[in-house]
Amino acid sequence: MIFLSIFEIKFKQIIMKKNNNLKVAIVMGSQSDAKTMALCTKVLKKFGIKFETKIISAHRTPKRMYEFAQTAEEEKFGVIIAGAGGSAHLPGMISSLTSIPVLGVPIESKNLKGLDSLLSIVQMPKGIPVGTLAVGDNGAINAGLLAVSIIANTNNVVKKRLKNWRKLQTKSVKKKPKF
Ligand code: AIR
Repeated sequence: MIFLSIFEIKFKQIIMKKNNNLKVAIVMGSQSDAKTMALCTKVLKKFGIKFETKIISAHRTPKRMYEFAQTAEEEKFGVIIAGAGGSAHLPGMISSLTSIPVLGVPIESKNLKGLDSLLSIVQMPKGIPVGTLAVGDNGAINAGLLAVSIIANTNNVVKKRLKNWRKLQTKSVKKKPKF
């Protein structure tokens, strides 16, 4: 029994160590999405998580998308954040090619203010999920934070940083409004 629990602890430690270096991929459909997606990079930098950024368009560069998704696991990505606007099929297409969790950020489009992006990312038919965040800047920041939470599951240092950051956020909310 004792042997088993020591064995279990060791096994958990090995898994944790193996996953300690998981990176986040931040991909976007166009250079024009970079201003929004930069907010994800800011969050990940704050928590000391490694990331890579790439422009990948599902219909303009389909081969690039396919190659990226097929090799994402070997490349040690633990989360993929995909931002796209308009007919935003990038997050769903990537999710169809890998079992790594995909977080979708609907980019605010000019014509429909991102409603097109939101609906095309959030309305995935069952079977291939995309964790969809809010439209625009809030979505990009929360995608970063959600990626931090996922990485924190297998990285205690990141978990501590996240808990601490949340405490500080709570502390920063004043009890009384100023008029
Ligand atoms: N897009 C690019 N390839 C597929 C999609 N959905 C999106 C980009 C960007 C929008 O089209 O994510 O938000 C407009 O791109 P561009 O390059 O015309 O500025």
